[in-house]
Amino acid sequence: MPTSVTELMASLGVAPQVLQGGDLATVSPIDGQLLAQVHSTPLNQVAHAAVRAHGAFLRWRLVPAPQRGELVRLLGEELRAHKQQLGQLATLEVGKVSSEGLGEVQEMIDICDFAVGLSRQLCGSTMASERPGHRMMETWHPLGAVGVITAFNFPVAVWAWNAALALVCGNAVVWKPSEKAPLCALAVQALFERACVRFGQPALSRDLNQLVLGHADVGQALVDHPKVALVSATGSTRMGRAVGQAVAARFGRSLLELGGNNAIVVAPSADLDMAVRAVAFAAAGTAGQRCTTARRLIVHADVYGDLVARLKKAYASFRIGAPTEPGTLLGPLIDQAAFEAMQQALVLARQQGGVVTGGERVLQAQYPQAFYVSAALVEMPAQTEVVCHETFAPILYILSYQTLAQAIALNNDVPQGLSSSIFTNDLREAESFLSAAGSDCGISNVNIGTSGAEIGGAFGGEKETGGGRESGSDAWRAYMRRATNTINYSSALPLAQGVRFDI
Ligand code: UN1
Repeated sequence: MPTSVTELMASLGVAPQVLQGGDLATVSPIDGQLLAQVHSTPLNQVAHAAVRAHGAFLRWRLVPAPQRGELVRLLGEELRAHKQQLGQLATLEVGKVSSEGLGEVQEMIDICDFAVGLSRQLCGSTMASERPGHRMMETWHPLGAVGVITAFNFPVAVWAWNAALALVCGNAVVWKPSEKAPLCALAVQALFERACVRFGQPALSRDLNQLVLGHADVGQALVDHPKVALVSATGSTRMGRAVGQAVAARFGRSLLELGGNNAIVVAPSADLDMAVRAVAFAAAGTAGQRCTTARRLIVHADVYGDLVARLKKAYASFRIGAPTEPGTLLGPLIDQAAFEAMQQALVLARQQGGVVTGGERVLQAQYPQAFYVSAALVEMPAQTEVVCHETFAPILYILSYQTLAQAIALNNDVPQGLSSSIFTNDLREAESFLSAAGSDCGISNVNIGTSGAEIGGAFGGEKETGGGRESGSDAWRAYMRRATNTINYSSALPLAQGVRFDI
């Protein structure tokens, strides 16, 4: 297994000279060491990329969808063959523990498989026409160039959710990854290029999926470009609000997957052993840096004492350290700003009546330039302002409830609406939580946590989460345009609604 970042990147097909001399420094959150200095994309090149992607779309849309699926199948094969290396790179660049780095690549493979099947199932409906000798149907056509903006915390999988679907749907992609994870993006692009070579069209990779690297100005140039038909953006609500408004102003389409403030409800009938394990992974896994991370625990008063005691014990046992070490459960936060935001939230939580366990910086002597923390449990007297805010760190606010109606009201009474779950063995409670009057989130689960969704379902949420749906189910429709077709196979010309216009 390669050790240095240069070797690792070479094993993924990225040449060493790409990693040097650029203006965009990438640092490993494991120890704060510089990994590479890559070149950010000049702003005029971003416009170029959008125009080239549009040109590629004009050609790619004519390729039959199952053949487009073949390119994605080959991409899936490259990902299978390089799963170890790409997972290792995610660990190095964003600090995911090894199994989560590998899991993220698996998520890419899964969506490729899904998209290959989908390439033969881009189905429209047929409707009954009110007119004799007429038929109505809808067809789904490729949309155009798709801008994909991704966050540091899922540096490869979120691109794959978008790109695999966009490509089988006949679109071209311009990808703006997080400025904190350009190496993962370069590696994925190299694997995509290999797939294009095996597809027999090496030139495709230059246009069909293009990378633009850099800070927010690069993303802004992409968002504003009139040739970008759809912008799919994952990240903070602040970013999504700016993207959504800019794209709407030019009547483009956006697909937003923004902040979450996900709650787990634990009812009196819950299997508490299971709940403890699920809460631990959902709240502290990935060092609290998933959009689906559980940030609130809403516990029935009857089991509150027992559950919180068990959680404190579990939290005390977490192994915190370098994500490369076997057995580590909590890797580092992405950077100092994330650490400071976490500390600030804990100060506010105390001011608002919270009792905090954990949340301190650890391993500072060993890693002075990295930010490891113990996961925090914060018992809150009420759902105060700080609890309503998403802090991207392992902080779990704990609240207590008496009736299921109260628990559902607490679950819904935040600005975000991504994921939610209930632990209960009471069928009535479970179904009420999933019902129209239950959780208002895009994802609602029973007896599993809020994070770690499979690719087969539509992924996304309501309210400030942005309303977009990516990944499985019928999320592909966002990447296509729908045309309604009415065909007259009679020799008369009746008008709809009985209108007469006789000449
Ligand atoms: C994200 O954090 O942006 O459900 C995506 C999950 C993962 C995806 C998270 N499958 O936690």
